[in-house]
Amino acid sequence: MGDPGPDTPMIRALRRAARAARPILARVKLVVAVVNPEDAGPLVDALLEREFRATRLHSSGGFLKRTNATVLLGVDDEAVEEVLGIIRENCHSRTQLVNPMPPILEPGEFFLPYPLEVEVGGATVFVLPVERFERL
Ligand code: 2BA
Repeated sequence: MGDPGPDTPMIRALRRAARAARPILARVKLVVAVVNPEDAGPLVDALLEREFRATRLHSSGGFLKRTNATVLLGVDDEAVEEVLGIIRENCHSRTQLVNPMPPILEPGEFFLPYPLEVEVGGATVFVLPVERFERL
């Protein structure tokens, strides 16, 4: 068999097989952080400064129904604590006022609406195992 050259169908098939068999980046976690939209910009900048890739999604909370931001990061296992530290440094808890829904009133009853204070955390963070991670 002669030299197959760099671009024959066989070489392409071998390259595809090698790619499929290649061990995927081992021990990667997906960090999902729900944060205040005001903190999301500085957080993503701080992550990028330390060379962590991140995706920012617009989201909203189920309870307050207000806009928040969800930041997704694929991170090597050993970098998770560093990422959590960056999230801690950049995300701050806040109190928000919520107007409670008025109850259904019987005749003669009355309801005095007063706003409730809700503390919204600096960040709600999930760390998930990743079965497979590839940049194709
Ligand atoms: P929200 O669902 O709009 O919740 C905002 C804040 O309201 C919460 O802050 C919490 O202080 C309060 N809260 C939420 N559900 C409540 C309930 N059933 N009763 C009383 N108070 C309640 P955080 O816990 O810091 O959550 C901030 C945001 O993070 C949430 O916005 C939501 O978007 C997300 N989140 C929190 N926990 C989550 C979870 N287990 N799964 C998915 N997303 C979550």
